[in-house]
Amino acid sequence: MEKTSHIEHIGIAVRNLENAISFYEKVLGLKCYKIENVPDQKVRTAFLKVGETKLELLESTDPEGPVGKFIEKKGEGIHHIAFAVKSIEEQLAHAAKIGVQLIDNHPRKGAEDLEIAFLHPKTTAGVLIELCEDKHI
Ligand code: CMX
Repeated sequence: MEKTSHIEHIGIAVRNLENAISFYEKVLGLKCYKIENVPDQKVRTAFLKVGETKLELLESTDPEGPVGKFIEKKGEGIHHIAFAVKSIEEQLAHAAKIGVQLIDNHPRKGAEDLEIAFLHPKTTAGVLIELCEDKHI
């Protein structure tokens, strides 16, 4: 298996979760299969599947949280892209070695029971990148 297998999900910052879910269900025919509160990240999230990729809609629960600050500054829109990787520890070590700024030095537990870590957008050509590893496969 290659280092990075696919886009695990695209994170989209929204002001109102229910309105955004309704848009994706009614207009694109996708189905929301889960709403999850992630207090640690100060967000309420909704997941919809499209092929092998998911959309993660993110509604802030605190204006000082990462999504609250993002919406205040940039408005609604694409917040991050998450890549499914084979070994998150190896990818993090490699990224740090070549000068990429890590937001998380070590993987932590994220939504959907994945191990996750973020790379700082200032050192990734402007995109907040999330690495994800599913330890159950
Ligand atoms: N994409 C691209 N650029 C971003 C960004 C994003 N999502 N979020 C912030 N930035 C940019 C800002 O525009 C700003 O740029 P300028 O200096 O040019 O203005 C810079 O990064 C710093 O932004 P900030 O508002 O001062 O925000 P912070 O430094 O406090 O935090 C970040 C930015 C990325 C380190 C923080 O949001 C973070 O740690 N994110 C990772 C965790 C996260 O996003 N969790 C929510 C999702 C959780 C989930 O998926 O479950």
